[in-house]
Amino acid sequence: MKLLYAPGACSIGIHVLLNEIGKPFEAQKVDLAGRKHFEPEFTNLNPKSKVPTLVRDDGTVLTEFPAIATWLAKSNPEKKLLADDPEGMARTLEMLDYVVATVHMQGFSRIFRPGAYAPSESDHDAVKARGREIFERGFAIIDEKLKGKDYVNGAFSIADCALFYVELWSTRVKIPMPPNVAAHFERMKARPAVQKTLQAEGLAA
Ligand SMILES: N[C@@H](CCC(=O)N[C@@H](CS)C(=O)NCC(=O)O)C(=O)O
Repeated sequence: MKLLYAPGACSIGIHVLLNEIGKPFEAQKVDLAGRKHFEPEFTNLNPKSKVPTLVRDDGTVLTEFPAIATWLAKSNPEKKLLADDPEGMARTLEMLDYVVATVHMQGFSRIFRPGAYAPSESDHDAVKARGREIFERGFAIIDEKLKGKDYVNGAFSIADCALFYVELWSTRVKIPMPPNVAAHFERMKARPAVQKTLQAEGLAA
């Protein structure tokens, strides 16, 4: 199995998940700044030009964070990364989707890539401000959900791996996290799989 990732990108959540599972895998760095994900070596695998991209042992390719995370959890049921009961499963996917589709794609994306939302540079500050509003509101909602819990659904799950990468981004843009989210981030960083992943990606713990 091979994970195509970029250091500190959303793919780090899948990288953590693979280390939590603990089976052998290869991690191949993709140079996004050098636009290597638009070259044939990458697009032949994933024409969407996005990480995370997972090349499985049978050569088939899986894309999209929620799909990869769900497949990894279901393929390794003994790790209990996704609840089996309908309520637990739905709650985990509810949080996973909120983090990826709203906090990341609508919030942080506006901050990191304002040009994708408004061609004129004079609008970029407004785009970034809207992004900040979205992810701050998202973190406030997640903070409520985390009240009295170590992990988003009680037990550690794939949703925590997704939450971890937006928490990491929040430190990058230097916007403080609300208390339960900040405590979750510390709890995640204390996990050996997270430490191993941060080291592998060349990021400070
Ligand atoms: N919907 C995709 C989003 C993946 C995504 O946005 N990946 C970013 C890194 S965080 C990427 O590859 N960006 C490269 C680009 O857009 O040029 C998923 O859930 O996996």
